[in-house]
Amino acid sequence: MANPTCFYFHFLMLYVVVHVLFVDQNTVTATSNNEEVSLIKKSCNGTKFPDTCLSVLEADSRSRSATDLKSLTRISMDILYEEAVGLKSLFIKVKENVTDPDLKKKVSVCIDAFEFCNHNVKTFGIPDFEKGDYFHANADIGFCQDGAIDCTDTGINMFNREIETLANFTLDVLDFLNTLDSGKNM
Ligand SMILES: *[C@@H]1O[C@H](CO)[C@@H](O)[C@H](O)[C@H]1NC(C)=O
Ligand SMILES: *[C@@H]1O[C@H](CO)[C@@H](O)[C@H](O)[C@H]1NC(C)=O
Ligand SMILES: CC(=O)N[C@H]1CO[C@H](CO)[C@@H](O)[C@@H]1O
Repeated sequence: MANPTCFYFHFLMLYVVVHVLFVDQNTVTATSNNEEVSLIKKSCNGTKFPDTCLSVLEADSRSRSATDLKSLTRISMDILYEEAVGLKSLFIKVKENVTDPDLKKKVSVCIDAFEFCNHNVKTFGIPDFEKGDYFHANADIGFCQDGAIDCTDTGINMFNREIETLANFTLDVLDFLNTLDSGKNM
């Protein structure tokens, strides 16, 4: 990157985009349709991180069009994928300007971790889900939790809230998949 101003501008834009994706928890959108709201509330109730579940899903217009737990789970997998891609992009941008070898190594661990997550969601998780194989989809998505832990364990102190959102939301999606797999419909 030759031009520092240019670098910061692109970085800022990327950050804004990713930040919007990750939801400002204070601006959770009020929804118009009560039935749709209740599907999200009902589905998030009983997940491990109901607050994260609600704030992520209620802020995403796609989830408000879900008609049942199955469609809501499928949308949640897209959101999780996008969160992982967004985090990976943020760390790639950071790496462009990191000179300290120790920090560079940590940033690389995080890039790999979120690549591993988004790759597993897209290449295995979503196809397994589409086949109705919720059991394997669950295992595929579990890699995102491992990735978030690997990144956090480096001690890197960046995008903490976004990483924690991804980690929390992953466990919520795992709960959705468990419910679908058990055949109980919420
Ligand atoms: C949440 O779950 C609890 C326990 O299963 C239940 O009593 C409560 O009615 C549920 N709330 C909603 C909004 O579904
Ligand atoms: C993750 O869940 C914990 C426990 O509910 C909560 O305290 C924390 O704020 C959540 N983090 C995010 C970023 O949503
Ligand atoms: C392109 C860019 O933003 N470069 C910056 C990287 O960090 C050094 C030192 O922290 C700055 O001096 C550069 O301008």
